[in-house]
Amino acid sequence: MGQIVSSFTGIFSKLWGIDREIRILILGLDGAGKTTILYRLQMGEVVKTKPTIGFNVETLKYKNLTLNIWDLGGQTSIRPYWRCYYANTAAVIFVVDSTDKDRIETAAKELHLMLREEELLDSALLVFANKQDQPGAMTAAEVSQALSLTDLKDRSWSIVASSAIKGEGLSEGLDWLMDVIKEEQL
Ligand code: G3D
Ligand code: MG
Repeated sequence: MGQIVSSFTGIFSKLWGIDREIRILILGLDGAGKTTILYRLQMGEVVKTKPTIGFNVETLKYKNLTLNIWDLGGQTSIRPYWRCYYANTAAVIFVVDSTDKDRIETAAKELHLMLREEELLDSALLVFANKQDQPGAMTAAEVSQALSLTDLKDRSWSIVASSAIKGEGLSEGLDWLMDVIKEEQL
């Protein structure tokens, strides 16, 4: 456990050298594992906002890093308000419950809707095919296919199999993301 936490600290410390604020959106259907991943980061206090405009946003701020975390799905009417949260977003982390075959199509739809937003056109995409510790979980390749990730053009993306509960795959995914963000700073 201590090792996992320190490896996260190491990954994020690589970003602290970057001057401007780094904004990362963590998205996915409810229950995918976003909050669990966040607590794994153990970087500070997670602030849960009141759902004033119809959805919960959790925010974690650490030095120049801001993580906004929200549940997607069923919020079409308030979509115009999303813009306040995703301006200048360097990266999107999309978390999928790999055991939830019933909702993988909904997840795919929400992901592609989100990526079409103008302010997110340049942001890198990291997908966690989460809950790999569960029997019958779709593999990362199966999740990738269900999300049509190979249709994505002109975007840096990667998919990583993870178990937020066990802390597996998270640092691998974040490492990839940090490298991409750093490259884009150059
Ligand atoms: P969300 O923030 O995306 O809505 P949560 O999702 O982080 O709240 O997780 C929803 C449930 O899934 C939680 O269970 C959490 O413990 C579980 N979960 C998250 N990641 C994993 C994982 O990698 N493997 C397994 N097996 N479970 C995971 P509860 O029971 O608290 O609702
Ligand atoms: Mg949550």
